[in-house]
Amino acid sequence: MKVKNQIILALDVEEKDEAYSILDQTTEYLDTIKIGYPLTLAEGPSIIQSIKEDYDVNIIADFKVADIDATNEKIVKTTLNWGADAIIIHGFVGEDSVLACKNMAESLNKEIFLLTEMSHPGADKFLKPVSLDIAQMGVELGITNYVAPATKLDRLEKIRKVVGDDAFIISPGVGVQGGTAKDTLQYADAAIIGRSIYTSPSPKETLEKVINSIKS
Ligand code: OMP
Repeated sequence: MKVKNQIILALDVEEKDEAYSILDQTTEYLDTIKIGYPLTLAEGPSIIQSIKEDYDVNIIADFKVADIDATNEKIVKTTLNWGADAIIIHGFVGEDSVLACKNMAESLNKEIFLLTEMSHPGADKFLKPVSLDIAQMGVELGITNYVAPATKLDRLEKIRKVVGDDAFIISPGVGVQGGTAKDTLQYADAAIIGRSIYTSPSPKETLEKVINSIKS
């Protein structure tokens, strides 16, 4: 996957009109949008195809899939058939669950992102102790796309070391959660940014500032 300007917009708004207003202001600079539960549950799954067609962007469905293998397979199939190009799945559920997602995505010519460690403080208790093992499991299963935290650069760096330079890491936690795009992109291939763009008085100007900060 290649991401324009190394920025992925997390479009966690809850109304189509608002989503479209933000996309109108930002897609000049973006070609990859992450859509998760907030927008999909509020507007229904057809929002994925609508945005894809109206803005010609890649969509990563952030459903953090975390079930048994048989159920994971169904969730991944349905989500990718809605039009998403890729889907984020949890790694802590283990090899069989993750492999079911990988196999289904591959059969549809689409991609998965394996979530290793999360960006919020609460993740330190249960996920941090196992996140490098999750990343290692991903390597052993042949997974090439990962999610790792922009808020914990030491962890992001360690996860990069485990998955290797050829892996593609996208990293949430830039902006409101405290990370910066420039620092994050030392170790990640793209930064995921939500609130600091979509709640800004000018999403376009805020995004331009972030892009300039990466180049400076
Ligand atoms: P902001 O904090 O508003 O920039 O949004 C971050 C986005 O990344 C949200 O959509 C979160 O659900 C998502 N996210 C995290 O914040 N932390 C993680 O560890 C993983 C994700 C994710 O999988 O995208």
